[in-house]
Amino acid sequence: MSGREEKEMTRSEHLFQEAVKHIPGGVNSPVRAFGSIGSTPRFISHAKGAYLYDEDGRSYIDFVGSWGPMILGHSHKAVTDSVVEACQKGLSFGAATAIEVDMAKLVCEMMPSVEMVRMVNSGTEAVMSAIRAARGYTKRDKIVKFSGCYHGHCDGLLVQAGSGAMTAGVPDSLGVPAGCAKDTLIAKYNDLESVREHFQRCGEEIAAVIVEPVAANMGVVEPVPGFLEGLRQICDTYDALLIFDEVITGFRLGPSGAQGYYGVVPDLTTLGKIIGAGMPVGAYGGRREIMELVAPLGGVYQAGTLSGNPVALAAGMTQLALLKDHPEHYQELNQMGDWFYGQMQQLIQEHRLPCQVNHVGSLGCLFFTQQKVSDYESAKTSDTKKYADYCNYMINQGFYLAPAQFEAMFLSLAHTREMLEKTLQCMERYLQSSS
Ligand code: KE4
Repeated sequence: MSGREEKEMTRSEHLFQEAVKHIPGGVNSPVRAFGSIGSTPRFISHAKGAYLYDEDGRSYIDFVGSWGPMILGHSHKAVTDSVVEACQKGLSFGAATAIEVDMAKLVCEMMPSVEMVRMVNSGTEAVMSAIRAARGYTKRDKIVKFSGCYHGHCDGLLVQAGSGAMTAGVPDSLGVPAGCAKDTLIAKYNDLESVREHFQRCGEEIAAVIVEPVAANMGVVEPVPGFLEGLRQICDTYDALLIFDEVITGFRLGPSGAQGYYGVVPDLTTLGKIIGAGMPVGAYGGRREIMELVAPLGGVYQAGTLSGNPVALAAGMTQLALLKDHPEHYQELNQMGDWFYGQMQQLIQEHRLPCQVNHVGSLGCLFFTQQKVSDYESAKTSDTKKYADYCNYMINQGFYLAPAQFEAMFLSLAHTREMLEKTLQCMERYLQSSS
C-alpha cells in the first residue's frame, strides 16, 4: 500500500490490517470481524452510557452492549468505581474471598431455582460444566439441544449451533470428534414433537435438554406458549434434567431471568454476561442435590484459576445489586423494548417490507425475510446480504448494530426515547430507500 493510501486509511482500517497479521481473522471472537457484513470492523476506544466511540473519534448509539452485559449502559459509575476499589486490594488470590459468598447468596436469592452456584469465567465454561454435572448426576451421556441455539464453543454443543457458527456457515465446527457429537441430539426449537421423538427412541440415555428459553442466537425467537412447559414435562417423564441456558436472558428479562418471566423452573441454569457487568464471569447452578456432586464435594470435577475472581465479581455484584434493588428498571427496560420494537413493526407494515421483527422485552431482531421466524429453518430464510447492506448503512450513520443477521439487539437503561426515535428515523430512511 502506498504511503498516500496508508495515510487515507482510517485508524480502524489500519488497526485491522495489523490485527490480521497476528490474530485469526484479526479478532478474538469471530462475529467481531464484520465478515458477515463485509466491512472493516470498528475498533472501539471507549464507551459511556449508550454510546461507543471508535478509534477515529466516531460515536455510535450501541445496540450490541458487548453482546448483553451492559444492561445499565457502559462505564456505569458505581460499577467502574467498584472495580477500581477492588483492584487496589489485589487482582487475584487463588483463594476464597468474602465477595464470592456474597455473590453466591445474591444469585440464589434472585434466582430461587438456583440453590447452589459455582462461578466460572465465561458462558461456555458455565455450559460445559452444567452438562458435565447433568451427566454425572443422571449417569447418562446424551444431550438434546436445538438447532440454531448457541451455548458457547464446547465441543459437544457445536452441532447445528447458532450465533457466529450459523453466521459463518459452520454450525458444525471442524475439530469436534464424531465420538463427541454422537451424544448430541438435535431437536427443532418450538417443536415438542421433535423432542419427544428423541426421548421415545432413547429417553433412558438422555441426561438433559439444554435450551435458550428465549433463543437469541438465530436472531431472537420467542418460545411459543407451552414450549418451555412441555420441555419440563418431557424431562420429568424421563427423569432427564432441564437446563436453561440463561447466559443472555439471565437478569435481563427480569430479576429471575426467563425462568421468572415464563414461570418454568429448570433443574440447572447457566449464566454469564450481565452477571459480570462486562468482566469475565459465568456461573452454573441449580438443585442442591445436583450441585453437591461438583468437586470438591462430589465426583464431577470442575476448576478454574480465576473462577470467582474478586475484581470481576465486584463489577457483577454491583450491577446485580442495582438491578435487584430497583425492580422498576425491568419494567422500564421491557416497556422500552415493547415500544421500540413495536415502532419497528409499524415501519415494516407501513412500507410493506419483506421483514419480520421479533422481540422479548429489550431483546429484539429485524429479520430480512417474508416468513415468520419461529425456528432455525425459518430464520435461515433471511436474506443476509440485505441485512449486511442495512447494517452497514446504520453503522455508517452512527447506530452500532450486531454485524450479523443471526444475533440480537440489546437495549439498556442508558438508551433514551430520543436516541431510539433517532434510530427509528434512520431505519425508516434506509428501509424506504431500499424497498
Ligand atoms: P461466552 O463463552 O461467549 O461468554 O458465552 C457463550 C454463550 C452461551 N450461551 C448463550 C445463550 C450465548 O449467547 C453465549 C454467547 N453469546 C454470543 C453472542 N451471540 C457471544 C458473542 C461472541 O461469541 O463473540
